[in-house]
Amino acid sequence: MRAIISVYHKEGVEELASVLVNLGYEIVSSGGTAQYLRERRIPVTEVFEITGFPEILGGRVKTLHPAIHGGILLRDWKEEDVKEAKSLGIKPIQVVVVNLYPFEEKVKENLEEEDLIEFIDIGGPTLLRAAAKNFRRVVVVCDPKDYSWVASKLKEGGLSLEDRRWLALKAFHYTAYYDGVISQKLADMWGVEEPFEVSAFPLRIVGRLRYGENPHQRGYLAENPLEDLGIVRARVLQGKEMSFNNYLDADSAFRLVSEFTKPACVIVKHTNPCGVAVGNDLISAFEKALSTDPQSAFGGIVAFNDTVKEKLAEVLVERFFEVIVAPEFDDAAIRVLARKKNLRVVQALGFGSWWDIKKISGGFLLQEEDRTDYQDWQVVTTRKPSYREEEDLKFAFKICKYIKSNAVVIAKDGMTLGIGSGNVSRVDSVRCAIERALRYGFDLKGAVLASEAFLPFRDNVDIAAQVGIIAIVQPGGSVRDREVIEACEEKGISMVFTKTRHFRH
Ligand code: 93A
Repeated sequence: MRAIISVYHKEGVEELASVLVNLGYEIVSSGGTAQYLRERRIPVTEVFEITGFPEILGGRVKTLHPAIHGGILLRDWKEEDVKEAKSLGIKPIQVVVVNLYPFEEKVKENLEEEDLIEFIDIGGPTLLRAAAKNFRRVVVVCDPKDYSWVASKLKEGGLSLEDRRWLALKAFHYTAYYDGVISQKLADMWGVEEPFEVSAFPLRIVGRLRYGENPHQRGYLAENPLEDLGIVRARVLQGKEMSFNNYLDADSAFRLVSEFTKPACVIVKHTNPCGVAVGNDLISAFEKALSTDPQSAFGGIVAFNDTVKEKLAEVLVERFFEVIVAPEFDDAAIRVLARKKNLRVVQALGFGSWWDIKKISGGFLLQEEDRTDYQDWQVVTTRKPSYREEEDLKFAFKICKYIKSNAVVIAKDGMTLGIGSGNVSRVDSVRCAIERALRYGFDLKGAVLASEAFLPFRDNVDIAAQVGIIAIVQPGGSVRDREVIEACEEKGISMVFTKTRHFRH
C-alpha cells in the first residue's frame, strides 16, 4: 500500500505518517516533505526513486509523472486499468495528503510578480484533483484538521465511501477556492477590471449593467446557479435597458405582490413600497395602491400578481413608471404598453430562493429567507379586532416584511393609507405613516396599524389613538409590553401580538 504525502505546511503530518507506516503503508514524498519526515525517523521513499526523474525546473515539476498519477487514478475494479498499470510497473496509491503552496499568504507580502508566481502550486492541485476524482478508491486529505480523524478511521480498518466522498468534495472546494484567489489577485495586479473574483463564488455573471447603484460604480448581473428562477431570469419584454436599481426594485415589488392571493398591486420606490393594495381586480388594486401616495409613486416600479390585460395597460400608460412587472401580459396589453417605448415591461417567472445574501466588507452574511405563517397570533386586549380589521392587520403586517426597518404600515379595506419606512426611531415611522396618510386626505378612523418589530413605548399607541386607529399588530416582546397594552385598553384599541418580527436591514 502506498500513501503520497506532499505538504507545504508540515505541522501534524508526522503523526499521520507514523500511523500510515504502522499500518504497512509505504510513504512517498516530495523533497522537502521527505526530508522533514526522515528527520523524524519516519521511513520515506522519495518521488524520484519511483519516477526515475529528479525534481526539475527548480521544483516546478516534482510529482507530475505517470508513475504517481497512474497510481492515483487507476480503477482497481477495471481489469484493463489493473493490467496496464502492472505492465508499466505502476503501483496503486491509496492515500494522498497534500496542502498547497501558500499563494494567498504570499500575496500579503507584496512580492514581485516573478516571485509571487512561483507560489502558484501546479502539482499539488493535480494530486488533489486526481485523488478526489478517484474517491471510490482513494482517500484525499487536504486539510491538517482532518489528520487525526482520518488516522483513527484508518486504524479502525478504513474510511467509508461517505467519508471518502466528503474528503473529495472538500478537496475540489479547496482547489476551486485556490484558483479563484489566484485569478483575483492577478487581475488586481494587472489592473483587469472584469470582476473575475466572482468565480470563487457560486455566481455566474450574465450581464454588464450600465452602472451600479450610482453612475460611478460598476454593476453586473449575476445568476445564482442554485436558483433557476427569480428576477435575474425574468423576461424583459420591452423598454429601456434594466438598470441595477430597476432589478433591485422589481425584485422587491414582485416578491411582495406575490404574497397575496387576491388581485394585488405593489408600487415600489428605492426598494420600499409606497403603495400596496388588494382589490376585486388588478385595476382597482392599482388605483388603490396609487392613491396611497401618488407623489412618491411617480417613476416607481409597479408589480401585479396576475396577468396584465388591455384595460389595465391603458390605465398604466397614462402615468410615468419605470418598470411594470407581472407574471404575464396578454398580447393586447403588450401592444398598449408598447406606446411607451421606454417603459420596461418585465415578465417575472417566479422565484425559488431560500437564501438571502448580504455583502459586508471582507465577506457575506447569509440567512434563510424571511418566510413564516403566523400561527401564533394572539389578541392581548379586551377588545377583539373584527373580521375586517383582522384581514387588514394581516395585510399590513405582511407588507412590513418588505420595508426597511423601522417599518410601520397603516391600512384599511385592503389598501395602505400610510407607510413609514427606514426611520431610525419607531415613533418617527408611526408619525411618518400618519402624516403621509393625512396629507392625502385619508380618514384614519377605523384603520389598523402594523409594526414589524415591537413597540418599545406607549407613545406609539397614544399617537395612533389620536387619529382614530382601531387595531394594532406587532410582535410584542418589549419589557414595556404591559404599559403598551394598558395604553390600548385605555384608548379602546385592539392589539395583536405575532411573536414574529420582520426586521429588514
Ligand atoms: O511546483 S509544483 O507545482 N510542482 C509539482 O509537481 C508539485 N508536486 C507537489 N508543486 C508541487 N507540489 C507541492 O509541493 C505540494 O502541493 C506541496 O505544497 C509542496 C511540497 O513540497 P516539498 O515536499 O518539497 O516541501
